[in-house]
Amino acid sequence: MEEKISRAIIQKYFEKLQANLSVDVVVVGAGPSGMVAAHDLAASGRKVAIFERKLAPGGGIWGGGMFFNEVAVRDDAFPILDDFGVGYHSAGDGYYTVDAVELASGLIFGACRAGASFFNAISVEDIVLKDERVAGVVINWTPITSLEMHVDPLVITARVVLDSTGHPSEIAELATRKAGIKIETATGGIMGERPMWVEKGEVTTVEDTKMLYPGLYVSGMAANNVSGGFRMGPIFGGMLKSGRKVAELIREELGC
Ligand code: 48H
Repeated sequence: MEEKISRAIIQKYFEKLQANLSVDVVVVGAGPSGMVAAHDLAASGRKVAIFERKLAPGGGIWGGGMFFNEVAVRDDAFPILDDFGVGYHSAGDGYYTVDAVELASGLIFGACRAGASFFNAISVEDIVLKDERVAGVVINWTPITSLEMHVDPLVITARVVLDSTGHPSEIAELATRKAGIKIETATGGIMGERPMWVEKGEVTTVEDTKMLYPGLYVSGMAANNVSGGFRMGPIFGGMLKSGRKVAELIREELGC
């Protein structure tokens, strides 16, 4: 019995990993924008692998505002919340609250059920850059990178890579730093997140969701950091809409 259980887990995991060595879309970071994008792309038949550094997908959702595990949205987020079966409650003045645990678990479950493959506890530490196109990611176990062990990584090839790594926009950052590529911003580089301005930040996050370079897209707070947008605190409609928008842009490129 003991051996059977171990064998089943090992076999299934390696099947899953092997099936995802080459995919349509790699999503880096399982926060709200990345998970909505992964859901929408997988639901439309694309092969999607989502790599998350932490053990638990969900990114900045779980903690709500300052550990109070509720987040805010406005009614423009309803269509996405409805798609995932996540509830919302009026807080007056056009604002609504969403239970952070329900939102995180709903997005995780929805993306899984749509067919996206989650790989948690794995960090993306580099990109593949070929013929002036981002063509995949370089991955390693998070404990290996955090313990600074000298262990070489493995590679996942992809038609498109989505940077949904949140505030640090890690993939865009390493692409500009290591590859010296110019990205689709006013300066050609990373402009850096600006201070809090809720209304503006919600809008520009979605506007700044785009292709940065052939093969590389950006969503959520990473889009904000890349294009110099304002932060907006624990209101999540912009993140959800950013995920939906980037999935549409990628679908247009991939023709599905
Ligand atoms: C693998 C990685 C790597 C890597 C990071 O920050 P997130 O929740 O992402 P978004 O942009 O969808 O949502 C942002 C939102 O949570 C937020 O912070 C808001 C609204 N802030 C407003 C404000 O004013 O502060 O999730 C990103 C995920 C995390 O889970 C990271 O662990 C993961 O990406 N990640 N995974 N490889 N190199 N880098």
